[in-house]
Amino acid sequence: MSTIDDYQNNVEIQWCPGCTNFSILQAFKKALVELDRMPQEVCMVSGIGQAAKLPHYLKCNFFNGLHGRALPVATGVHVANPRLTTIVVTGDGDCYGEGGNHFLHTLRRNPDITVVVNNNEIYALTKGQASPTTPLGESRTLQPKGVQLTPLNALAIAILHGCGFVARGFAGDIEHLKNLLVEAISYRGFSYVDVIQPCITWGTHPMNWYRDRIYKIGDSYDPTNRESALEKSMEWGNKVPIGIIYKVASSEIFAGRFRKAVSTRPMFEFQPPNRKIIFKLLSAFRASDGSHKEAHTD
Ligand SMILES: Cc1ncc(C[n+]2csc(CCOP(=O)(O)OP(=O)(O)O)c2C)c(N)n1
Ligand code: SF4
Ligand SMILES: [Mg+2]
Repeated sequence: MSTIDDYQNNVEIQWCPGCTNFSILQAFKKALVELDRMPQEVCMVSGIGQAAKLPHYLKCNFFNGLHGRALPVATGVHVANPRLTTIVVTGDGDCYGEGGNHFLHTLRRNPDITVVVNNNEIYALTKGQASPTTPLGESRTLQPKGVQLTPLNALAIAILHGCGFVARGFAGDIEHLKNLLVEAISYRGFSYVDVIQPCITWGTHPMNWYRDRIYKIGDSYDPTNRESALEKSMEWGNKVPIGIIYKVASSEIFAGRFRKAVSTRPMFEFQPPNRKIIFKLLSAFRASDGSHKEAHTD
């Protein structure tokens, strides 16, 4: 049985004290423990940004890639080893801006991975410039006269493009977010959770602005109805819904489209790795900056 302690590491956390990313980190640990996943069964993938630092603070497999490129890396991880629980943690800039292209095409591919977008409506790491979700008219350092573009509605885009699990969480409600993460990670297919993550340093609205507007989607709501899901995804302003907005059975998983067994078995079971080739590649890589010795090949 996994425990919260299994996921603790000693990495010094670089977020501002009181950052709402701490709550999302907590929700992740609780969700993985509730799902009884051991750290070695989990692979977190991220790009660049404050949100993308989250996997640094969890003791599990982890790939930190380029800005905006987490989704194709995670798709590759999933194809190589579908037994891993593969989770992308990204920001609104990383996922909808620099990685917007990958977001669109991952919706079409439907790999069995989860993407969680810590959406603070700005580029926080680079000091608060506008992102694709910054409100219209909002004045920012690089947009002193106010943002001229309407914010992107990524939830609606995901519903329109066949994502079978679309949800919104709130960093101010860890228990509710943990439950969403449990559902998203358990979902077979591409699952997507946008998390309202107010930035207390560069953000636009304070926490209470969200608390006053957020409401939980009730039991009478039918998340399988695409039309009402689209309507729900467009609700923003005086009322902001959180919870599962859209959930239907997944279409075919990406890897399984090519060879059925690939969607459930790791590649090394089909083709055991050739140690000689791997060590040769490693040696070439190490030699490329001249600071490492040759690897053993036996
Ligand atoms: C290709 C590239 N472009 C720009 C940057 C600079 N950069 C680093 S983080 C970042 C914004 C990240 O914003 P977001 O994904 O919303 O994460 P946050 O810091 O808000 O959590 C930018 C523009 C970069 N590292 N690489
Ligand atoms: S700048 Fe904002 S998002 Fe980044 S660590 Fe500080 S509070 Fe968190
Ligand atoms: Mg951001």
